Amino acid sequence: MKGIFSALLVPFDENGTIKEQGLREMIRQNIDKQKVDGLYVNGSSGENFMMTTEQKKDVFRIASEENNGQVKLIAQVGSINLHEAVDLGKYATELGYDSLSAVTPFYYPFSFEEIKYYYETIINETNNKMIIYAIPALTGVSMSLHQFDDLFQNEKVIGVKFTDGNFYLLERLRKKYSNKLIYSGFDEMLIYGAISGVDGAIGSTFNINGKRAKQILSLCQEGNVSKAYDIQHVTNDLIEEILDLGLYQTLKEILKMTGIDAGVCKEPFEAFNPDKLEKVRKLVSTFDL
Ligand code: NAY
Repeated sequence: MKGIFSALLVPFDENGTIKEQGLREMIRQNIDKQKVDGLYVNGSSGENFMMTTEQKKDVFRIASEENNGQVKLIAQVGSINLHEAVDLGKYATELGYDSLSAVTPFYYPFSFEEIKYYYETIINETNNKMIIYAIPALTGVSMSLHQFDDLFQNEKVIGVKFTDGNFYLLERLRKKYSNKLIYSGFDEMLIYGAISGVDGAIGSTFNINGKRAKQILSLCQEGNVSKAYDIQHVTNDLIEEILDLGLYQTLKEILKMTGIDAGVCKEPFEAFNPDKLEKVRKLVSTFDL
């Protein structure tokens, strides 16, 4: 369960229907070309929170079929509808996913006791493992070290996807929990996570830039931080441009230029502006696709 995991993108048509063949092609790009160690399915990058339950299940099924046991699979099942989270968790567990993950419940200001109940319910009902998905910038939920202590007491909680820039908290978690998996969540900050000793990383840009991410992680693990920085600098120049052009839309446009039917983003995400195509064309050649 260590290494570089792509937060799998999902291709949609203009009506918001999943393009199954395109999804399979994206999975192949990740496994065969980017050589990722695993896939994080139905995360933010998969536009998960905008899909119906049936669509989420379709993505879980297609990813599991196409992967066919090649790389590790993590199923993000989190939802503020706890019943949906449990239903999805049972479904992914039946499909053989290696672990579940769930975003902290968001929108309403849930108490920590409520957050804990949410995780315990998903774990108890599915009897699967759980990776906490902490992304305070999008959920508004910032958990303290003591609150992580509390969640980590449950041995089924095997780790955290730490999408946060609080590297002090990351250092504290790493020191205290050598037995838990910690995944870095911001691709542009991978090097800081890697220096802190994370076990891996989960990110959207790994769908096209998995190889550089693997290098950053392994160079830090070997103690070659200076070389890792060189690659992080190149990576961040590219990520900056991608963010500027529109994150998920641009990742899809780049994949389209390799012949993958990467579709469009789900409304209300904006459609990609064709005026930006020339800039994307220039970017494509910088990736090993
Ligand atoms: C997810 O669940 O798909 C993720 O959170 C993956 C982590 C990404 N976060 C988001 C919100 O997309 O890879 C990052 C992020 O896209 C990248 O660092 C660019 O900012």
